Amino acid sequence: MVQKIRIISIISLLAILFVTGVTIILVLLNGFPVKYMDLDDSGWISLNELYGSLDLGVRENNNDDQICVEIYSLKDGLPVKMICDES
Ligand SMILES: [Ca+2]
Repeated sequence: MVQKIRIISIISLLAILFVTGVTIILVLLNGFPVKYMDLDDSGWISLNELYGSLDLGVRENNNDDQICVEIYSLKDGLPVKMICDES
């Protein structure tokens, strides 16, 4: 019985590591900048934000004197967040 639990634990750990590794590879291949992944400005990137970045793109959106970056949904092109330089 203990042996079975140990095997299940090892398989579960390997599955978690595999899913995490695949997620990180997908996020890196997507090319979405890591510095924009913290959408709620909480100071850290949650798993939800990490997965969500797979469906996001970045484009410049300059208004007047401000240099802004617009994060948009790849699905419909609608803006998700606007980040403006405070210079
Ligand atoms: Ca966050």
